[in-house]
Amino acid sequence: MATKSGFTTDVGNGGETHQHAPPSGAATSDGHLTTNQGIKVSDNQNQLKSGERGPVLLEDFVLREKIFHFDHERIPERIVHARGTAAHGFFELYESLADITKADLFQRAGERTPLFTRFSTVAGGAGSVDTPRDVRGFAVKFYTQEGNWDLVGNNIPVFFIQDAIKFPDLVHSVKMEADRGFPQAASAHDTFWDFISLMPESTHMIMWAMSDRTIPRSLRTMEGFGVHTFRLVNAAGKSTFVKFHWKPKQGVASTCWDEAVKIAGADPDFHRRDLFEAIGRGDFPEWELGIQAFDQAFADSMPFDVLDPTKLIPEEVLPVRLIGRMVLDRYPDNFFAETEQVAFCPANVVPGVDFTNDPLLQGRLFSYLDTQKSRLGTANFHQIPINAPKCPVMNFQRDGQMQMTVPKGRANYEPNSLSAQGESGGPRECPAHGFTTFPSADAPTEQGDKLRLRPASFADHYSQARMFYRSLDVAEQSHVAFALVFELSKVDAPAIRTRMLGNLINVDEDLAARVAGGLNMPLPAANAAAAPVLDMELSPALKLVRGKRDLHTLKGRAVGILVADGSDPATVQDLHAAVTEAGGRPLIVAPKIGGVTLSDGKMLAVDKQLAGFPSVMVDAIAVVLSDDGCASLINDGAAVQFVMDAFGHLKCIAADDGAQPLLMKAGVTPDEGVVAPNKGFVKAAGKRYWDREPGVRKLPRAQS
Ligand code: HDD
Repeated sequence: MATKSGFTTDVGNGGETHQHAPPSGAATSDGHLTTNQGIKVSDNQNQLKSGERGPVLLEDFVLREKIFHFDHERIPERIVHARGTAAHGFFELYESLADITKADLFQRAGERTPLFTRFSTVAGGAGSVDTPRDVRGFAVKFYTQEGNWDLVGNNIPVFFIQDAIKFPDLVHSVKMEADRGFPQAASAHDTFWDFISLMPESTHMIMWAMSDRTIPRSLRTMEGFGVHTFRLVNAAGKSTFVKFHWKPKQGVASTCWDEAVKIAGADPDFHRRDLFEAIGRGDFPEWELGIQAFDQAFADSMPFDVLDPTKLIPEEVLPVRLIGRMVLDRYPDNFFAETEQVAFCPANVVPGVDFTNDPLLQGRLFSYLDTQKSRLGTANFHQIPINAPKCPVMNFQRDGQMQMTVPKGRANYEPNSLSAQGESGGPRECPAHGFTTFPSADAPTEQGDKLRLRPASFADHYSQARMFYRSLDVAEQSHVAFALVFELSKVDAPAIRTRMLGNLINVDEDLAARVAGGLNMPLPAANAAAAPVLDMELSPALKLVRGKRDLHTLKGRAVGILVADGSDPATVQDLHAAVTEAGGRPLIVAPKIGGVTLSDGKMLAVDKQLAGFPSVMVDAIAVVLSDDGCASLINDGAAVQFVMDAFGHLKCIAADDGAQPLLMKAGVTPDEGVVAPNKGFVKAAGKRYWDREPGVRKLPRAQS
């Protein structure tokens, strides 16, 4: 017999997915499903039909409204930075910066400002993966008491181009090729390298992009940068140049390329899951906000132009002063409403923060507001809760699509004299505290005739690329060479590869030779450089590997403990406890999710099934097996790969006696990263074993 709902069991009615707050005094829906007009829905399973098996009726407004809304659920994805994840949190100031800025959030030590931070990849679409080789966006919206300030940066302190007019070309070149619609989320193709090889100003950024910075282990282990030189302005109107830095308290950590590729298959959502889970278990990620503050005299003393966004100021030349911390402590309630609809705009600054004439920044000031109108569809996107300031907004802007506020009274223009008639005249200008623009008259070359030109002070495209490359650890240098060989090997046109090699010679001849060797191509002559290439002081602060933020810690990191039936309970228990005590996350991995029976006959719960959880998902592994358990795993490809990859990705491996045959099969050779499963493992597990790399991977070699 047909039932009214079509279901014979109660499927629950508590799934309120969409609830507007009712006006006060109005009846609530008592947990009942309603239409968007507030009409209670009696049946959410069946369309309205004429007869049991008859045609569907057009008058079914419940159906039509539901499908209509569903049909329009998607909005245009971001042109760049489409794939991202975000979190709420706060900024806490360490000490007052009143001497250099009047920005309200920087006045009172200890004060917290709420914020929302979105991390993103750049090239891929919203449905791409989390771990391609790509720059990561690092955008922070501070909801200050004097309005919203958006610091829209990246995890790299420089950019590809010097002038915003080149941005559409850059993005077109890196995105899927126009005729074929691929590759997705990858720079390893002809059009990107064609553009790059013709744009020597991109060379410094390319060194960063080919380094381990663009394959981060976690969003929590990335640095962030404001990139441009900004200004801070104090109450007396004095301007100080500033570069912004975010330093992760978790330390910095990246993956190996092979690992990043495998993560993409094993868990396309690796980074967003990691952030979600860390916040969920109360392990709130933190970054310190740092500034490099300097004056015009310092700027003039630099061998490059501080308005050029392809340049950085080495920390050794101007130390980063840490001024506060950001804590991300709440994952959004709804991905679309918050993460997707958040609209960043570098033009959102507050009194006390100002722009410079960096020509890339200036172009961005237009682009973001414009793009939000196209993405969110209305000039009123600032009223969406995630974008709305948490301070009063009062002006005479009115109407427009999706107007959410209901202004009262007649005053929708200014000046007006309505208050003289006892009505509200509306808000007025605030000369004392309103935003005033810094006059920026301190450098004569910042004024003059209208011109389309690149200043001579922007002409040096190679010196900092050289400084960056030469400052890296030897392992990272090899990775840069490897990445260049990988990417250029995917370029079909030999002329593009040759032109790139000509650029690389200007960076470092040995690097160029390694890449040429890896491509098996002759080294061409160096491309002409527009300015002499300088040998700048090296900057060890730029290293990831063996650098000062390469923390050896298990805190916030994961350890996979591979077990099978018959594993020793005491060893498993001790490892579990030691990893937990060190702040790490032990995960029991076994062939079957339902559990394993340990040698004492007791059942052990399993966190992850081996075939679906390769070792790329963790930072170190332990293998605890009985002789029989090992014999059963030794012919399981997933088990062999689990160990082989951990070794190949330079991770620490703890293994008991029973596990040794599996290690042998996986090609593990003893080194200081292969240890016994005791307490010492916890110390050894917090780092990678870079010296192992030459034995496990063929990297383009340095010239001897
Ligand atoms: Fe951009 C998004 C960072 C140059 C135009 N950009 C976007 C996002 C980040 C950056 C982090 C994502 C924000 C979010 O999470 O929603 N962009 C940068 C940095 C740049 C930069 C650090 C150079 C220093 N961008 C840049 C230029 C232009 C744009 C030169 C255009 C002239 N960027 C955009 C955009 C996006 C954007 C098209 C896409 C979606 C959006 O703005 O909201 O307007």
